[in-house]
Amino acid sequence: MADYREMWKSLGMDLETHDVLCDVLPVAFTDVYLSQENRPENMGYYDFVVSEIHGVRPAELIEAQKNGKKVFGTFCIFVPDEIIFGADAIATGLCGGSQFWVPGGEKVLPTNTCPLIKASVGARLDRTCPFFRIADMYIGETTCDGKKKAWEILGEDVPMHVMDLPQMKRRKDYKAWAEEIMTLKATVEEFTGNKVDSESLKSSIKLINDKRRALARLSEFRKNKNIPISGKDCLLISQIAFYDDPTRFAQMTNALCDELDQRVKDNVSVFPAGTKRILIAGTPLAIPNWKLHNIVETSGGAVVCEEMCTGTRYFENLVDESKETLEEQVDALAERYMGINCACFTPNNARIDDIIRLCKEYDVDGVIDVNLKFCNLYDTEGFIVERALKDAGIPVLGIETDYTDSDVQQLRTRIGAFIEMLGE
Ligand code: BJ8
Repeated sequence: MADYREMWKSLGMDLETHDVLCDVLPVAFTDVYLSQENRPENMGYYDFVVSEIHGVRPAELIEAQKNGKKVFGTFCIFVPDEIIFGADAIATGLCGGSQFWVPGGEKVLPTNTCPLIKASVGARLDRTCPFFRIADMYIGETTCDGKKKAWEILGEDVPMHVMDLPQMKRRKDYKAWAEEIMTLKATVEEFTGNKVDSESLKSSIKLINDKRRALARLSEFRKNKNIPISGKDCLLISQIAFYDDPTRFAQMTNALCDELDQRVKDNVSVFPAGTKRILIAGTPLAIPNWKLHNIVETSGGAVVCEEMCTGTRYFENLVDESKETLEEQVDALAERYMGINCACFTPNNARIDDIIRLCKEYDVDGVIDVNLKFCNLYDTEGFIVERALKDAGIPVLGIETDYTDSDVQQLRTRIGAFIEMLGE
């Protein structure tokens, strides 16, 4: 990575502790990613983004701030980026996916909080992530109890706006979410000094839809018998989608897809024939959490789909681009976002239907239902998910894990045995 120490210093970061993170990340990335064979050439862009993860994009954000733009940090795919970009501001995902930040979160949160929340709070309070320092305002949501309380703690350190997400999907809940989007709009307008009008919203709806279209196009390639790209690479792309510039991200992902088109014509696969096709369902895998994909893909499996927020829940379903008035556009946003099937809803049967549909679409041999430790929502819903899959005759393995490496060997054994069983 180039030298960004001055920039990090100006952000008030703890350079000494941050150096430790800078030392370990490239090693992990080389082990997991650069060791793969026959990767598409266009993965070079994403490799570069990771190699400069705390440098290039943060520098761009700071430059944008110097030019008067505001940066909003988000933690959940329910927050409509369209409103933020529509106010000529920038949204960037902030979910923490590294064990490195967890102890910092544990200084203020109960140990039995999910690692995603602990890492996110630790990254801010320990001052070891530039993105968390750069964001002018955080946008939280009321999806789970752990997050709700974490926002109160983070809100003492940084301006925070919390969106109240309904927990059911009745008509009145769609209406309530549309009102919440309107409230977000008012907050963003006041903070940025810029108006969101039907014209700016129309173009930001297209901007974010284009990103979804690129990710959906990429995902289509994974349905092929010959799989031209690994699940690990697709996970990385999906993680980068949360904070990269959306226009550039869509361009680079479409360029990769053009290369994959050719690979499909040439029958290129990155996996040997007969590799078992795995769908991973459950809690999100924030960057740099690559543990599960790495275990699956070094144990005779190929991850062909993620039914998660770093997967299909992020890019499936577009916002209707045909609406002309602001009210209609906000209703279209509410409609699309309320279609996300997160375990925070009750009931959440549509998620079960999604998983079974995806298993068919991606010709899946087996499902791994993953739960981040202490996520009560997905853990409880796992009972219904796993029962439905068994009823549908689809083999399923339920696992619970965190960000540490302490369970890697045990997971290898269980996942290896599961994949082997799929061949019988
Ligand atoms: S839409 S999955 S991004 S809430 S894993 S913090 S739920 S205790 S991340 Fe999520 Fe939005 Fe839903 Fe997706 Fe809480 Fe569970 Fe932790 Fe979670």
